[in-house]
Amino acid sequence: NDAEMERWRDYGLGQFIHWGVYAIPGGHWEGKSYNGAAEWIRSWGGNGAPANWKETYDNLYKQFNPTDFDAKKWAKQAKAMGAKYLIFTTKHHDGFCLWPSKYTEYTIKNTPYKKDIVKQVVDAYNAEGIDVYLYFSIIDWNHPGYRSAAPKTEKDSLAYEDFKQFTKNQLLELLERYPTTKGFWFDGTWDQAWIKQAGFTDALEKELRKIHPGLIIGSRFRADENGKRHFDSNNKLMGDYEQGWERKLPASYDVVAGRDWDCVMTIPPNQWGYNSDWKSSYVKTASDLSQMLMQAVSMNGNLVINFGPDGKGNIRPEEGNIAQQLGQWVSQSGEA
Ligand code: FUL
Repeated sequence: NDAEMERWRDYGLGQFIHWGVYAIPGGHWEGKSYNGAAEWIRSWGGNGAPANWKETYDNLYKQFNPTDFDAKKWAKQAKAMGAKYLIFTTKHHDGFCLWPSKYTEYTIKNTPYKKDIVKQVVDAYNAEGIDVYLYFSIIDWNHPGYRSAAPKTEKDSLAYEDFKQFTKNQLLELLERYPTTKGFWFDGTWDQAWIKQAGFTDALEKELRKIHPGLIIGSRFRADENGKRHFDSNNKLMGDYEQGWERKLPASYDVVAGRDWDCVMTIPPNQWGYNSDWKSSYVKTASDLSQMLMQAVSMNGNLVINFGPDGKGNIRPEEGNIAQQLGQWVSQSGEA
């Protein structure tokens, strides 16, 4: 959809938010820090993790009660930073849903907090004039039908079919519940053979666009057998824009010339979800990020900066300061 893409091209700066039950451990089990991204903590075995750590993780939602969460506060901060769009994690790899999905019990509805977080976020950001895109992980460690290898038995393939249907139901549900959604940022497509097969994604894409013709879908929706390349054999982009730039800007303009792309960027080196460790010596500064924004915009792309709120719903003060400083820079430079 051309009008929607025109709008997308003008964004410049975006905000990414990774939030889920992984914000509770914040990269730590029993006080011990783990290398790797905090939002992946469920998949880290060994290394002195508590014996039943997966089970412990899968029960964390029973404690999820972000009493400090204030969507309007986040949205105001994003607006002041100069963000024109938000990408929000509705469901990360662990499968926990921040909206009360009727297709699983593993949702916000069954936490002590209960209230729909996606709705509050969408409404608050839209009220500030910020477009909202939904991050959705195809990987779902909570769903019994999800397998990391191709189905081997008939029973497996039934579970697979069930999981495909579940994925489709959830996506249609999101669009129905949040009709102002501008698009999807898909993740996890690199993990499964079936998602790489055009059949499933093509059909799904058609259904999503039936509900919402202007929907913008990133190139990760379909990946090749390596799960990496986002172009088909004719070098045609498989999506409305190139979603492959993660934590790294394109090396030069040549690589992205004539293409729509955005780059998602963490502030600490490799942390998307909240990690209670924060060493100022290794995190990017507002000045680093403003340089990156300038580079991205000069190469006709958008830069999306990630924030990882804590388990109570607070954006950490260090990230708040960065947002504020960046906002000053953006308003002075007219970059927004
Ligand atoms: C990756 C994920 O595995 C990370 O946890 C994060 O969400 C990043 C944006 O995409 O594929």
